[in-house]
Amino acid sequence: MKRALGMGEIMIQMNPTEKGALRFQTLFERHVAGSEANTIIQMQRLGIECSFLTSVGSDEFGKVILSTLRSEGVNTEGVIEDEKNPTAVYFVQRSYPVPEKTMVFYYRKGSAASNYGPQYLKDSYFDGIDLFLVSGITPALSDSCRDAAIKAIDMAKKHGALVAFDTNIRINLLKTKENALKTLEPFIRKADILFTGAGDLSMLFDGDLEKSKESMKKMADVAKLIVFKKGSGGVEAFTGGKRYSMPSYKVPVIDELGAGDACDGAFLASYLSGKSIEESLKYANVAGAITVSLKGDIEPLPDWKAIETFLNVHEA
Ligand code: CKP
Ligand code: MG
Repeated sequence: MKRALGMGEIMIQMNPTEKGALRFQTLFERHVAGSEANTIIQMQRLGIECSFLTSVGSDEFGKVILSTLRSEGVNTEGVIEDEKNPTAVYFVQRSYPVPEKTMVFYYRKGSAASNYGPQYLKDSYFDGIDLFLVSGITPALSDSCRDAAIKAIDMAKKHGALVAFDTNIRINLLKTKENALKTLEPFIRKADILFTGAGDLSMLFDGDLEKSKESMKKMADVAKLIVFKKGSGGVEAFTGGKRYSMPSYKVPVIDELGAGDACDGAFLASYLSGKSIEESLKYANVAGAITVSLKGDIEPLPDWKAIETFLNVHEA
């Protein structure tokens, strides 16, 4: 069985029962979510043995996060329970002001996870892993998180594992385009598998498509494989001088949050299991489609049976 290790902040997601401006919402559902954890749980559901590195508060929400990871079968040996700092919370606003678009409002400054650091990394966490995953959110949280992510990548490489990195630019954390590029460039350079999208690339390369293409080519020299996510436009992969393209499935959009992570997870689980690039892109699209059609980032993530059922209907 293939093994993967992820790192990143996991938060409590408060998702209103209704669409619309948050100021009018009175009823919320409590979910658990966080980009890298979403991806890792997707991989675990598709048969990869996963573990996770982060800190959670030693509080009620931290307990919910731990039990969510454990109930999915993810190894939590590397999860620190922080006595001093709280688990972060964020609120989701759906379909307002842009229909079908989701906005997020974080309460994460000074959280337990943002106080995670390289001192918590143990060599044993990396024994036997095939892949290490982190995204651009983690280095944007704090200097100690950035240092932990870089150190973990170097440790993973020493253990012979592949490194997967999703640019996942959160401008509310990174503040400026200049800072985004400065913060994320070392990660882009170290990645074997790079996930990104048009929004992130235009942020990194100032909206100049030609410059982005050039830079993508340069990145391709570094990353063995680039997965380019285009939302409803499907997914593409660039590897070995070839370009692979897969259109998305048309589904109703309820909450697009977490779809990118589902896509990463299904792609990585398929790829690690020896499936072709085309098949891996197809399953990535299915996972993304199922995730946008339901609320919550983790709950919709499909297992192989769900993927098969979806495909039986959509490819009939
Ligand atoms: O890129 P995605 O929409 O797949 O990521 C969504 C997640 O971790 C969401 O769950 C939120 O918690 C976050 O990204 C974040 O920190 O923005
Ligand atoms: Mg994303």
